[in-house]
Order: sequence, then structure tokens, then C-alpha cells
Amino acid sequence: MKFLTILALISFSFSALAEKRQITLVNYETDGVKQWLPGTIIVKKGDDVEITLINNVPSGVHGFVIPDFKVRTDVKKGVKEVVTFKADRDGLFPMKCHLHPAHVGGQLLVLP
Ligand SMILES: [Cu+2]
Repeated sequence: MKFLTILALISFSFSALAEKRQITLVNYETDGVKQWLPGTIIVKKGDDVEITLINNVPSGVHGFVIPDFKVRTDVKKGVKEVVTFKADRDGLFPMKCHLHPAHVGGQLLVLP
């Protein structure tokens, strides 16, 4: 019985550590340079991450990928897109637009 109680407390502790992180990124363009902003986002390992992407730049469709978490979507001008993933490992991971190599990349920092 004592063992089960300890096990339940441990399970509760772990689930209490993971949080849902809701983040909004906006595609920004100046002098022909595009970038998703904020360019760096920070979450904790175990978090359920939801990113809303807003693209209002005149040049049309832009992509958003975080290859290490298999996140990939195209974002049309004026149409919000939402991606979700579990940050199941810590580290620094690139975020970029897969449609335009010149689109300035960002980074995802997952804290341990
Ligand atoms: Cu782009």
C-alpha cells in the first residue's frame, strides 16, 4: 500500500512538471528580409507545445519547420496555422522556413 502511494505521488509529480505552452509567432518582413518572430522560443522538456503562426507579409505563403520534432506546415497570408508537438528532449533546435532558404531561421531552446 505504501509502495502504491509513493508510486502515485511520483506519477503526479512528473505530470505536474509538464505544462502546455502556447506561443504565437508572427512572420515579419523588412527590406525584403523575412523572419518568424520571436526568433527564439524557450520551453521545458516534457511540455506540450502549441505554436500559432500568423503570416501577414505581402510575399504570400511561407513555411515553418522544426525538423527535430517533425513539425512542418505552410502558412498562407492571413490564415492562422497551429502546430503542436511534445518537447520530449532538451537541447537547441533550428526552426526555419522550408520554402525560402533566405528566410532567416530561428531556434527552439528546450530546457532540461
Ligand atoms: Cu519563407
